[in-house]
Amino acid sequence: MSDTLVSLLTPNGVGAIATVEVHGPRAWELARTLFRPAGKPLPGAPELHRFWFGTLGEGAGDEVILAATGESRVEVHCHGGRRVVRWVIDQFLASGVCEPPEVGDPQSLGGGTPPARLLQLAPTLRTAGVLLDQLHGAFEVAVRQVLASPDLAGLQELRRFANVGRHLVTPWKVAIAGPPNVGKSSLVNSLAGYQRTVVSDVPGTTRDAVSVQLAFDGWPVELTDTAGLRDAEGLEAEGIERARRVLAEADLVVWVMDGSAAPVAEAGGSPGSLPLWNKADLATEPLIGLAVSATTGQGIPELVAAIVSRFVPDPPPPGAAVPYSPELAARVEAASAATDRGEAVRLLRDVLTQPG
Ligand SMILES: Nc1nc2c(ncn2[C@@H]2O[C@H](COP(=O)(O)OP(=O)(O)OP(=O)(O)O)[C@@H](O)[C@H]2O)c(=O)[nH]1
Ligand SMILES: [Mg+2]
Repeated sequence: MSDTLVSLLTPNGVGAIATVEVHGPRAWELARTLFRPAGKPLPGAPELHRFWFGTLGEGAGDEVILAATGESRVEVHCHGGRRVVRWVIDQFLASGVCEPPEVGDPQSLGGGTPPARLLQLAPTLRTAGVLLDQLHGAFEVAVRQVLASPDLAGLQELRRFANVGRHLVTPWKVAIAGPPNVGKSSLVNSLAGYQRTVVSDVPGTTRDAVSVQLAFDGWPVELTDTAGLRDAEGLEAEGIERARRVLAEADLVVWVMDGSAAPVAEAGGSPGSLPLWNKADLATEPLIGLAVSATTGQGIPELVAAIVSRFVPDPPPPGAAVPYSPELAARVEAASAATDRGEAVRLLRDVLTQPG
């Protein structure tokens, strides 16, 4: 396999402009061979943080912008259509460059998956930023440093952002649950900013689990509205059964209670769930704990902050090493839990994209 790789960093066939990255010792030499600048010739060595306009390939070629983003990194910004992108990548492949291995399901990424693949799937700018840091080697460098240390110093630090790493592509799952008519659907709509799910004053309105993809403070969250939990029959009972499955799979259950009925309202939920009073605008008693009104929006920013601080109490600073897939997070955690050094080293070696 060639030591220089070409990968598409942007989603395939979605944007007007695509970014193709060439990374490795031959990146600049190949750029000089394949790229014809509209102005002066390219310098002999890459000048960082500069870009050049020109065409790529023989004949008419495609008009592109070339950027030097690192000593051994070049980006080609070309038109975004699938064919153009494929053609640009083919130009590099014809010169002996390789593509990183294909991956399918983001859930089942192996240790050797380059972050460039995940970057295409990143749902928010914030997660894309974290993945870009790893693309530029933050995680790989940190793993090599740990491996180079006789007592594996830094291994605990490496697992610090494991949970964030699990959710750069796959959202955190939040279930909105509670008794009928407390305003669960209203709350989902308030958080989503539009009428995603049906609201009515008839208890038992929501029958199906309805999900919406959101970003809280730049972290991807999938919010699911569920049927109010009570003893019921028929279609409603089916919805309740579905709700229980959603709850079982959720990373966090927000247990909603009717604040207008406090303190009589029954507190419920399960250990680890986040209790929340809704209808705070109707409350006659002071509400203890988190309280919102889905109707007026009061308390909603505090609720979002509470959810974010549960999931990401310690956000990674720019440039931090993050095990950037569920698979890598699991291996780093296993390595830090390993009792003998040999086992830890074997697990860590496995996460490197390039041997050595
Ligand atoms: N005043 C006030 N009314 C609210 C608030 N939230 C919801 N409601 C009202 O409460 C009623 C029930 O709201 P829903 O959002 O449908 O309640 P739900 O919990 O989804 O109900 P089910 O799907 O039946 O379990 C509706 O009439 C809403 O307009 C609130 O914060 N303040
Ligand atoms: Mg509802």
